[in-house]
Amino acid sequence: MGLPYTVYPVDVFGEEQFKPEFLRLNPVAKVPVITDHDGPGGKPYTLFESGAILLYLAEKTGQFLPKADAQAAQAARLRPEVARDQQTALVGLGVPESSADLRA
Ligand SMILES: N[C@@H](CCC(=O)N[C@@H](CS)C(=O)NCC(=O)O)C(=O)O
Repeated sequence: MGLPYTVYPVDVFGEEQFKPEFLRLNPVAKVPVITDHDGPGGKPYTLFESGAILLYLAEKTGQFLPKADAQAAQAARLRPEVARDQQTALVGLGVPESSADLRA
């Protein structure tokens, strides 16, 4: 995609995903997670769920998403599903729905 990045390995078999510093990034305790240090408004933006990450990066770079045709409609249909997956995971953990919309 042409974006610079740094990889921080997380040993899930060593249960590093349950450490407080990781849970601050993803309360669901799963990889992958990204932090875009040049997110919306130039501010850092952290998100998880691989589908959400892929859509975010595709939109940010203008790559991989079709512009306007049946494929574009299909890609758009993915969005509510990604959002619902995040919501379901967070509600399952007891995180109030009001704070679960991490796309805001
Ligand atoms: N729906 C999530 C699934 C992420 C997921 O299951 N990640 C696994 C590794 S592939 C994980 O973090 N497992 C650690 C655990 O469940 O404690 C996504 O697509 O990002």
